[in-house]
Amino acid sequence: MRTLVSATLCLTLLSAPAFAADSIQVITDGNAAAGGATVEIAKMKFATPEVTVKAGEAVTWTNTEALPHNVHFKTGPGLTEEHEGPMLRSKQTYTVQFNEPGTYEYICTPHPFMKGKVVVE
Ligand SMILES: [Cu+2]
Repeated sequence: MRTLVSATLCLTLLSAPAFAADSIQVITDGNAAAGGATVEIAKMKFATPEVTVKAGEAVTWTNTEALPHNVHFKTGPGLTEEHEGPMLRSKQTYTVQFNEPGTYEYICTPHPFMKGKVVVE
């Protein structure tokens, strides 16, 4: 009986808002969910400046040129601060999972004229 009570308590805690997943999550282990989108970075641009994914899906950016770039989120649902990704060298990738619907706008930190957005449905 005691086991049952603590199991119920545990489930209640897990569903509390304090345990909600962050609206964006950097995926470093290659285990992104199926689906989602890819964005190539080339010629000082995000080649697909706007992509649409479903909540829970990920977007992977690949830098295809020698000049380093990154993905720096300025605004998005649930983001209380900017989220600056690491600089990517040629062929390096960066994957982020989006958990909350809405529009996430980003730039490249050293090249703020490089802009893109992810729309999460
Ligand atoms: Cu850049």
